[in-house]
Order: sequence, then structure tokens, then C-alpha cells
Amino acid sequence: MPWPDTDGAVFRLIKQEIERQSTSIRLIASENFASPAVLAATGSVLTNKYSEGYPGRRYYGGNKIVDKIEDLARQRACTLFEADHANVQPHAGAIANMCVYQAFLKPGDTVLGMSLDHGGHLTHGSPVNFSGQHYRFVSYGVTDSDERIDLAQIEELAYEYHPKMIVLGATAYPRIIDTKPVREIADEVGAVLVFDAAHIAGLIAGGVHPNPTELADVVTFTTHKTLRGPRGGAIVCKSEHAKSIDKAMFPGIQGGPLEHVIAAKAVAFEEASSRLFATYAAQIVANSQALVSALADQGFRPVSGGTDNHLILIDLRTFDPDLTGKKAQSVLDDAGIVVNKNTIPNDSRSPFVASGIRIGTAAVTTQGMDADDMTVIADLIVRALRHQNDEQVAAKVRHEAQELCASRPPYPDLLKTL
Ligand code: DSN
Repeated sequence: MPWPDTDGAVFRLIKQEIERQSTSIRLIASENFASPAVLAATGSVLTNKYSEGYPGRRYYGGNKIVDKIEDLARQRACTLFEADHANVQPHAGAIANMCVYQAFLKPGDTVLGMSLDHGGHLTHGSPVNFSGQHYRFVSYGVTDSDERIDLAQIEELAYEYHPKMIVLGATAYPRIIDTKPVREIADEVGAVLVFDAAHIAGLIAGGVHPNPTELADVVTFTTHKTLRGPRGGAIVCKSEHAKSIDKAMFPGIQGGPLEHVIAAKAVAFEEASSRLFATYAAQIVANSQALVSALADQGFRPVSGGTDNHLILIDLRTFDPDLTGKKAQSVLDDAGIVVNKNTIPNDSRSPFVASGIRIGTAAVTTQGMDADDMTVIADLIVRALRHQNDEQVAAKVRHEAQELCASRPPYPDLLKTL
């Protein structure tokens, strides 16, 4: 792609970011490498169009083509997730959740959600987020014994608080989430069941995580994580909720939708419906299982004992009781390996320090890495963290990380433009 030279300051930085993404091992569980087709749609002239409303019901003229694009995205989302209705306008996963709350709740209504420090999300009722400030969230978590979602606690809280809504889904939970028992609890207490599939949407599309669409009333998700599309959110729901979801999104919350991003979402939904994508999704899980077992062999404790999905939550304390998530993130960053610090269940440290790190395999799998590469990555992580204060080790690990990335460039064509 030719880079315009009208704004050197910005395009130089974009080039630097292409290089950074191509030369570091990206293990942030919520990141990926979108395809060139997704990037092209995102960078298209559709960014010029105002299209408040929905296909066939817009406020401005000139939306004939945009209507077709948004319809295509909605149809493809419905097909992919076997849903009755889709709203592809949310600018982000957080906005998708906000929309669902706006559609079903009044301020002060009670909701059950997973607590952030047990793997939930800010929008699942954190006191620093609008969700925790506008609604009365009651938190559930994972059990002490096996660190899996505590169904008994959900049931107990549901009977005690009679929530209007139960939110399932997580951002740092390495296990399959079983919707059925929570659907039963929701039915018993008359609650709406919402599944936040932000992290696992690609795994659902690829058939390696059960699809919650049939059981949940509404499923929200992001399009840029395991689904590998553009940065954004989306909602699928049963037809009886279509009107209230659409109304809550626009005019309830957002203004003009980002049709360039919606076009890119349509591209990503199509990509995710392919057999190749199913193979990709299975490889993501195979890779995180290979990585977790190699790390466990070196003394790290995987929260819940392992993983069924794209992410691993590592309790660092068994490897080194003094090593915090914050320090590990910074040491690994210096060594060319990008992860994020993360609290572990019942963490005694604050989220800014944390006792764990979260690792995801979606991006490296897109690069074509396999289980053997995961063993190499585990070895690099162990060496960097074992010799935290040795700049020579960091430099050697960084060099090896770069070599590994160079053998699997995510964007060979973009590299040629640097
Ligand atoms: N920031 C996302 C994540 O990393 O999981 C959640 O919003």
C-alpha cells in the first residue's frame, strides 16, 4: 500500500507500529492481526458517509450503497452466530454492553456479573465504570477449589437478589463457559441472560467453543479479538429483542455508525465462516494448551490448571513469589514479548501491580505459529523472567524473539513499504 507523504509525523509513526507489530511476539489475549481485506475496508471512502439510523430508515440521503453494506454485515453476523437479529453498529464491546443495559434495565436495577478480579470486565459492574455506577451489580466469581465459574454462587445470589439480568462472559477466564445451567437459573428467577462473548467470538465462529446464541437472550461481542476483524463491537439477539436493542443503540447511545468499520466487520464475518478459519480457531486452542503445559513444566501455576480457549492466566508466585505482574510485563516487553499484567482470583495485589500475567495465542496463531513455536516462546519467557536483571539475557531473548517473528511476518507486503 503506498503511504501518503502529506503528514510525515503520523505516517512515520504508523510505519514504526508496523515494524513493532512485526518484530515482537504479541501475546495480548485481546489482540490479533486483521487481514489485508479487513484493513482495506477500514481505510476506505466509507468513512466519508453519515448514515444515522438503519438500512432503509436513515436520516440523510445517499445511503443506498451503505445500506447494502450494513445489511450484508447483519446477515453475515446472523448466519455466523445462528442468530435471529444482529446490530453491527457498536463502536466497541463496552458500547455493545451499554446498549444491552439501556435496552433492558432502568438505573438502579439489579444485575449479576462476574467480578473483574475473577476474570470479568469493567462493564460487568465495576464501581469505576458506568455499569457499576448506574446499575446495582452483584458480583459472582470462580470457586476457590478449581477456579471455575461458581454456579452455586450464581444460583444463591440469583435467589437472594432476584436480578433483572445475569451477565455471563469474561476477559480473563481460560475455560469453556457453559450457558445451560445459567440459563436455567435465569429462568428460575425471571432474569434476562446476556452472554458477553467479546473474547471468544472467534472460537465460537470456528466451532471450538459452544455457541451461546440459542440459550442467551442477547450475545455481545467484539470483532477484533479472536474473531480477527476490525476494532469494534456487535450484538446478536432473539427477534423479540431486536427492536429494543436497535433503539437503544441508535438513537439511545450512538450517533452516526462507522460504515467503513461495518464493511470491515462484514469482511471478517465472511472470513470467519470459512473452513480455514475453523482450522485457525482449533490451532489457537492447541497453541495455548501447548504453551500452558510448557510454562507449567517450568514452575508457573496456570489458574484453573490449564486452558480450554485462547488464553492462559498465569499465577507468577510459584515461579517467583516476589515477581509481580507489573514487573513481568515490563521485563517481557524489554525482551520483545508483549503480555499484560493481570490479577488472579483473590489477588492480594492491586490491578496496577497484580500477581499474574494474561497470555493469548490468537495473534501468533494468525502468524502461522504452531505448538513447537509455543515451546520456543515458553523458553524465551522463562529465560527473560529468570534473569530479570541481566540486560545481556534480555538482548539475546529479544534477538531470538525477532528471529521467530521474522520467520512468520504478519504483513509481508506492508513490511516492503517501510
Ligand atoms: N481490553 C480488553 C481485554 O484486553 O480483554 C477488554 O476490554
